Amino acid sequence: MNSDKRKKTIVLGVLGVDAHVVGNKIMAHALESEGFKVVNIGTFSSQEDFIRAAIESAADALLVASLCGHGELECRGFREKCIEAGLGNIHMVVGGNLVVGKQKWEEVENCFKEMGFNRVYPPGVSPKKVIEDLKNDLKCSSEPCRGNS
Ligand code: B12
Repeated sequence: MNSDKRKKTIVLGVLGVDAHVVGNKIMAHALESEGFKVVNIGTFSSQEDFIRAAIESAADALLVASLCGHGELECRGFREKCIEAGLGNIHMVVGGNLVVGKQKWEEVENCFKEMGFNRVYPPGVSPKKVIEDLKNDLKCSSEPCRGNS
């Protein structure tokens, strides 16, 4: 197996009818700099687009951004669709501006965790923090982020 194959693979994208692309580009660049293989499906991506890309790339995690405020609606049923597609427990992370207006963060986080997301981040989270957590969660053995096998 060549070393590239063993890099952890991340499907990254912006879910739903959402044009906000700047954070997506920054996150893709930050992940690549840390040695991840990034399949960036970009903006206006549906749950099915994420799932298709994850299957095709044998991804280790889905990084889902939602910025325009429709996150709760767009994310509903995502975990169930992953299970149906055979992706079962794939690591799922969500971040961006997930809800509209002021809501208690703990409530927002709980809502998305109940939907099956493993990590939920508030607006403006630094890519560094997301990547640190991702390395721990995917048990990356060394720099750049690679699997143990
Ligand atoms: C630029 C911008 C636009 C541009 C987007 C251009 C483009 N192609 O990118 C345009 C003008 C098109 C636009 C349109 C709209 N926008 Co706008 N937009 C912004 C603005 C000013 C900046 C966004 C940005 O680029 N930020 C810079 C990047 C670096 O930050 P970021 O995207 O937040 O990403 C960071 C993190 O979230 C994180 N991150 C990024 N991706 C991921 C992924 C994961 C998995 C994780 C964990 C973290 C993560 O890392 C990044 C670095 O910290 C914000 C306000 C703001 N100051 O944020 C509003 C804002 C996002 N927009 C908003 C709205 C409402 C809209 C519209 C619905 C307005 C309208 N009524 O038409 C439309 C939606 C159109 C659509 N279909 O998407 C709201 C969203 C409200 C909410 N969610 O509560 C905001 C917050 C403005 C506001 N205060 O009301 N917008």
